[in-house]
Amino acid sequence: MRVILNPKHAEHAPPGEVEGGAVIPSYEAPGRFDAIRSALEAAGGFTFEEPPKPSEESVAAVHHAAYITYLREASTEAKKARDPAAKQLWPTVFPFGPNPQATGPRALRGQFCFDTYTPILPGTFAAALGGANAATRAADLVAEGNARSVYVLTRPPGHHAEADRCGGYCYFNNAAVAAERLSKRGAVAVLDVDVHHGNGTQHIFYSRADVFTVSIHGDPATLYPFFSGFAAETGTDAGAGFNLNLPLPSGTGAKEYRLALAAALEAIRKVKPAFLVLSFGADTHESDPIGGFKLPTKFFAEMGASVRELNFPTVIIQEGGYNLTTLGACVTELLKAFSAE
Ligand code: Q9C
Ligand code: ZN
Repeated sequence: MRVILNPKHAEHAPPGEVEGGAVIPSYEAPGRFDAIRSALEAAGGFTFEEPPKPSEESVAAVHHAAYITYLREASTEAKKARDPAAKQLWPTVFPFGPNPQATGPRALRGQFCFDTYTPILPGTFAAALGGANAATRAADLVAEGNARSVYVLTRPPGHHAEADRCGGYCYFNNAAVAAERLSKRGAVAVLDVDVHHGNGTQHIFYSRADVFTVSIHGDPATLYPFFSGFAAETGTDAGAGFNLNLPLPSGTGAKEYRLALAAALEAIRKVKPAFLVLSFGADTHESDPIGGFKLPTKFFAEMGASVRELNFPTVIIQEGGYNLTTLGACVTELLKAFSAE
């Protein structure tokens, strides 16, 4: 299987994460990428390549111009800063509502972000763009029939990123970038199996019938992102009926997950898309420090085999997964099953 790497991922390395007033080590760290890459190399059967030179074109098809500009300029501002504190831009205050006069630096931090997990650092823009470019490359290979399935090895992840806001460790929505690109050639289904609801992907395509979004995730009543991912969210306008959320309780294991996955796959079969984007998070694993689900490593092989049975040209995008000792095995199991003869 061809693996498209984000060559710039390590330029984004959060110094820590704020949780309940304490600073803890960042879960979303460069070691995640290295753990996956080493596991794939050890398994064999994977070839690694980088995307062509950076371009903002495919990102602009999904994200607002003002947001892209903000991310670029804020990263540059962090890079130029001499004071160490000014090299990390954390939002602290969020808008009460729209106010066109609120254009100061502290207002923009809150305007273009929806949580306190997603700082802008000197290398954030380059790293996020590298991921979106890798997703673009993968989508083009699949769209043009040059590959049946391609895996995008990237971080920071993307599925929480909204058209005009970062959040949930995500800056550019790599899955949405790939889906938008593929949608020029035919209908697309996005299946999001990260343990957290893919709010960004849902919202970006919420009023469209040509991109069917499906997500299996922890119930937002108790799991991040809390404000979306409920079963009643089914799409709007032309997109009515083209969003499916399958929330599951904390503690969900293979038995219950298997039923939700079967329902998701059945819904996708009915829509008969030309392409599939799999937003893959390994944070459903039983050892994940923040997920709360109980899937064993071997279930990822079953997941790969079931999704593969759909038999659609597929772009697989790496989202979450935070246990560095099991992450590589989860990805390898999924991809090996997916690419088996
Ligand atoms: N201190 C993805 O998996 N909340 N994003 C973390 C732990 C944010 C997860 C709480 C979780 C975001 C792509
Ligand atoms: Zn996640």
